Amino acid sequence: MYQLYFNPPKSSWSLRIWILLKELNISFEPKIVRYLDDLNEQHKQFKNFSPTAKIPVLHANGVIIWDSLAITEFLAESYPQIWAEDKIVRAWSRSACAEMHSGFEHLRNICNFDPLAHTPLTEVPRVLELELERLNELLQQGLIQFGGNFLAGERFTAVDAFFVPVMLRIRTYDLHRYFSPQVLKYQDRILSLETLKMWLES
Ligand SMILES: N[C@@H](CCC(=O)N[C@@H](CS)C(=O)NCC(=O)O)C(=O)O
Repeated sequence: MYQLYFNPPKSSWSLRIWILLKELNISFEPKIVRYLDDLNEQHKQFKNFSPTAKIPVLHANGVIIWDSLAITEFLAESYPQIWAEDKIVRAWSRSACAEMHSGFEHLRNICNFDPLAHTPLTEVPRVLELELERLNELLQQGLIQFGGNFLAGERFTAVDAFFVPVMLRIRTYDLHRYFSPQVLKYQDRILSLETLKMWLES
């Protein structure tokens, strides 16, 4: 049995793994942890279950796996449905996840993850605009090239999970004008997932 340490609804990195497990019906024991105002105390407490003192972290029968990308790959070894079946689609999905994982720093910094808030961004710096344009291009590519309701085809897979926090950021900061109608339809589909509603209510 897996144990997943996470903090809903605030932790965007945890959301990726949590929603992936939920959407794919992979069972796990939830371990909810909360951020503390006292960062030293939080670090001390988080170190008890996470080597980096960050979340998400997955415990699997004595093995500890940290970092959302590593957790995704670890899970995929037992649950291949985490990625698309086709090798080319898998390669695209992995590239997109890696880009999300290591990129979009202006989006992350300027548009802090605050999924329950609605705080339209009135001034959008050019550096952020460039990232939003790239994001639209990337999402559009998945939807058109693989022709499904989700980024890698007809099923929800890891690449969708990695972009769920961005879908929420678009809503929080009213960034819809940067996205095509097709991408906005996809955003609607993601925001309508029952699992995501559960996350936001927790
Ligand atoms: N690259 C890591 C990032 C993990 C991360 O930064 N997690 C945040 C929560 S969303 C955290 O634990 N922050 C606590 C801290 O930095 O002390 C991953 O993909 O899991």
